[in-house]
Amino acid sequence: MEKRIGVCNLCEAICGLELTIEDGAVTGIRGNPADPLSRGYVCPKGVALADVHADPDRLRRPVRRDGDDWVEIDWDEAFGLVAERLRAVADEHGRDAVGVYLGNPNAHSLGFQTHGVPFVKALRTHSRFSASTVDQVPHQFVAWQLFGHQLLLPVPDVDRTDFFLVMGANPMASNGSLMTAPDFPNRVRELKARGGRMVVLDPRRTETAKVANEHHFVRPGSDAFVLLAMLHVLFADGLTTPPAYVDHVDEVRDLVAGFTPERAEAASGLPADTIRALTRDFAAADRAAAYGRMGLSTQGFGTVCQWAVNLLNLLTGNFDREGGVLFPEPAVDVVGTRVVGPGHHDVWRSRVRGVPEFAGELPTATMLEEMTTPGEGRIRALVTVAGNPVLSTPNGRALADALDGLDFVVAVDIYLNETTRHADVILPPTTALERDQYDVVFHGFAVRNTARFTPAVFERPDDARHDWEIFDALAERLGGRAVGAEPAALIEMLLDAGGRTTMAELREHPEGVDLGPLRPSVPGRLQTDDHRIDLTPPLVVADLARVERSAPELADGELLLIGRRHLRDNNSWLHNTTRLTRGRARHHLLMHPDDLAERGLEDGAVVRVRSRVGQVDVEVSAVDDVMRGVVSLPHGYGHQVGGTRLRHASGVPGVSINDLTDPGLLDVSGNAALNGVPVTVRPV
Ligand SMILES: Nc1nc2c(c(=O)[nH]1)N[C@H]1C(S)=C(S)[C@@H](COP(=O)(O)OP(=O)(O)OC[C@H]3O[C@@H](n4cnc5c(=O)[nH]c(N)nc54)[C@H](O)[C@@H]3O)O[C@H]1N2
Ligand SMILES: Nc1nc2c(c(=O)[nH]1)N[C@H]1C(S)=C(S)[C@@H](COP(=O)(O)OP(=O)(O)OC[C@H]3O[C@@H](n4cnc5c(=O)[nH]c(N)nc54)[C@H](O)[C@@H]3O)O[C@H]1N2
Ligand code: SF4
Ligand SMILES: [Mo]
Repeated sequence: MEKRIGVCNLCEAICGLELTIEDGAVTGIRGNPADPLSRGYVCPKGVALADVHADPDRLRRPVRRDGDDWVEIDWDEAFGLVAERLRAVADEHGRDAVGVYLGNPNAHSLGFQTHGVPFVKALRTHSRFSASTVDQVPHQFVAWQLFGHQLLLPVPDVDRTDFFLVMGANPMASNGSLMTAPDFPNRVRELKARGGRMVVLDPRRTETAKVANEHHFVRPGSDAFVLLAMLHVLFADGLTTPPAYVDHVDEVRDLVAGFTPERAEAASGLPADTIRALTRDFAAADRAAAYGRMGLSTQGFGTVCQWAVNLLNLLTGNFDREGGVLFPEPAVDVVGTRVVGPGHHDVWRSRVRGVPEFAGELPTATMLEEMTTPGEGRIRALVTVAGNPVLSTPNGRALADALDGLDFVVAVDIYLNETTRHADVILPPTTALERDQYDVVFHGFAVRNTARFTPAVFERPDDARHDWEIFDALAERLGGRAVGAEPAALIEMLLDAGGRTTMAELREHPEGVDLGPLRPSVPGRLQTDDHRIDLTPPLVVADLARVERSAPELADGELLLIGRRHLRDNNSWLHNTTRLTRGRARHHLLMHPDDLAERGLEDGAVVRVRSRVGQVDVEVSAVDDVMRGVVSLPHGYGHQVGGTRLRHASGVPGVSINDLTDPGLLDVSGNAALNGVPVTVRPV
């Protein structure tokens, strides 16, 4: 029996692990109590890392489609085949005819951070898409405009705040997002124990709402009105205390003048008096932090919402203040070093809808039409890396069909999933336990400054390849340049450049090194030319007119569909482990009992949910935890089993919410509006 330190790469909490290994197999996983950030916390998914590693259904060698069957091929043959087919499409139809979709686990892989980006560059295509535009792009779009860099995101100082305002986030299930806060349950307990207050605004009384001091329902998609009204109250009551480095405070006052609490009440259902009281309490708190996540960014007004959240913090003096929101100071600083560019907008547009790129990517909600609309530049080949867009992006069902119409699809993925089953070749990299990890992304969003390098727990088998080896091999064969050096060597250089710790120190302390609590760093850290913040960026100001015009226009009997996450799910891809899938089913449509009764429906019945885009039949559960007029389905369900020799064996029932979500609904940042989709619910 041997003990090894590992790390969980499943979600943004990046928990440190302690693994027990017997005869080459993982027989136990627990949280590492010595980890300065995660402090011994682990959730049920972390324990399941062992299941993924041992899963007989996991792909270990490249496979090529042969009719309805899959044939294993060797790595060289696979690389050669992929490069030849991608090149053929690019030669005949132009570079943009090769599309690329990058999924969520790339953010959690060191090898992608160091080698994946150069690989994508080697494709030299404008047809770039990722999970970011069904997720957090509004945050980046706003950060680029306010702070001068897309990844310079203020993070709530949860460990020291007195007033934590949480909108459209469920960290009790997600463990935090753009807020790396492992052990969130204990951090909330501590917040309440020191007399602090957590207030949640959400159309569902979530797990987070239930541990909060207060929860209020807000109609999906209406938060912009609530936030603009909060800014309105700040000005009306003379509660603004902006820092010296911001410009155009008066213009903001004029912009929000018409957004009264009464108007917000009409749009959101949140009483005007509650909005006033919340705003006054927030402004009066010694240390307050406003935070809005998925429910605010994946809706029609994601950009306005994220802008307004930032302004709420800025105008009350809670920005760059202990106990408010602050910029983390990661040991590997991709912002200050410009390893990641600051962002750019509208340098090119999508072919069919003419939607602008942001930071080099087009909205994933346009990927389908780019594959199916005839004409020059149509996407004819697709590369997916660690993604499952058939389940995770709007109108996934149509996307699955569109994939079959392409000339060539290659997937870099460890599973045959609802997307990769449409591929011609699948290249499976090693798993988390077989590779070195340093969280280049998430230390930059963490509630405490720490650094940690985790060497691979298991050696890479001879016939396996790391993702970075796959990227290098393909980049080279496509005429690009291989990075060459291993990820660890590159991290060592970046650590040296940062000067806060060294690889030697991190190797000596695999549990992680504590670099202290968040601390003020502005205006020095601002990446704007003048080191000031313009509170009224034109792209946001222009979008206020769209908020102005938006009125709830639901047809008779229509409801608004929202998503949800469960602690024991991770997007679409952990349903192959029995550890996480046994127990009570959690795929049901949640609906308020009165809304059910009005339609003559009963708890447990199978109902038909229909949107502009599609329909699904699913069991309904009556719960008064959802607001009236709102229904909720989790995303990442709707698995398809069988049909091929290698299979994702998930027998989990459920339907895909993204067979209902609408690619036509976009925020100005290009993010898909996955929440607040009008649907009808009827008996089958
Ligand atoms: N309606 C609705 N849709 C949503 C959301 C929602 O809330 N509502 N959430 C959105 C969000 S926030 C996200 S991030 C997206 C996620 O969307 P995607 O990233 O498209 O989907 P995932 O389910 O994360 O799929 C990850 C894939 O990566 C593979 N994988 C796992 N580890 C590795 C690895 O180390 N290397 C490689 N190469 N592959 C690996 C898995 O097998 C899986 O197939 O979904 C979005 N879709
Ligand atoms: N267990 C688990 N953890 C995860 C993941 C997972 O799949 N499972 N995925 C990871 C990923 S990729 C991400 S991006 C994060 C996401 O992390 P979070 O954003 O914390 O997670 P969500 O559950 O998507 O929370 C969104 C909340 O917004 C609410 N909501 C929906 N529409 C609206 C609206 O219009 N207004 C308001 N105010 N609220 C609304 C929903 O009811 C929900 O409670 O979680 C990460 N962690
Ligand atoms: S909270 Fe996230 S990082 Fe921590 S063990 Fe669970 S899935 Fe892994
Ligand atoms: Mo995400």
